[in-house]
Amino acid sequence: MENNLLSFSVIGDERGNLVSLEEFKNIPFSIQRVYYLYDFNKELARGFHAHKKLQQVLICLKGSCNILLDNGEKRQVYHLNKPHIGIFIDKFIWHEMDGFSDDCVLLLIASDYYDEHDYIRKYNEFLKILSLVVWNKEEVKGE
Ligand code: T46
Repeated sequence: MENNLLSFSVIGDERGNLVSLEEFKNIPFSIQRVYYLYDFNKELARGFHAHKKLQQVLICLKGSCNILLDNGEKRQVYHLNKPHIGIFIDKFIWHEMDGFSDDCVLLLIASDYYDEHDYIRKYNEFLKILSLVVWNKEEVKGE
């Protein structure tokens, strides 16, 4: 949980800054999908799920927000407000996002295509799968 933050190199000059993201270099998986979130309803948190196989890197490109990561044993909240900082969300990590600033834009780099069957959307089910599958080091099927 401590090593979830990724600090990307910034190539800056008098024109501004550039950050490059490359699979297996500064993104620790093969990139299959990119999506972004913006115009948040500040009253409503998002996420509240874990993934069975998907790995992701979340970057707060603009503004700020909070993200909670939970591995079933420890919960940690990160405040994101820098576009050169990413947070690695591994499979079987419960995550929730809130505290969005008005201008918040989140970029997600994902290791696979969208698949609703990959989601664990109930916290009790998340803990059950962790105890049955992950902590016993068995494989889980994406269904
Ligand atoms: C995650 C967090 C960080 C699609 O059709 N295609 C997609 O690629 C995605 C990501 C979502 N959807 C659909 C599924 C739902 O009907 O968009 C709707 C909203 O998705 P969801 O409620 O899962 O949104 P968040 O913000 O709670 O979660 C999203 C990602 O789904 C999730 O994988 O890790 O952002």
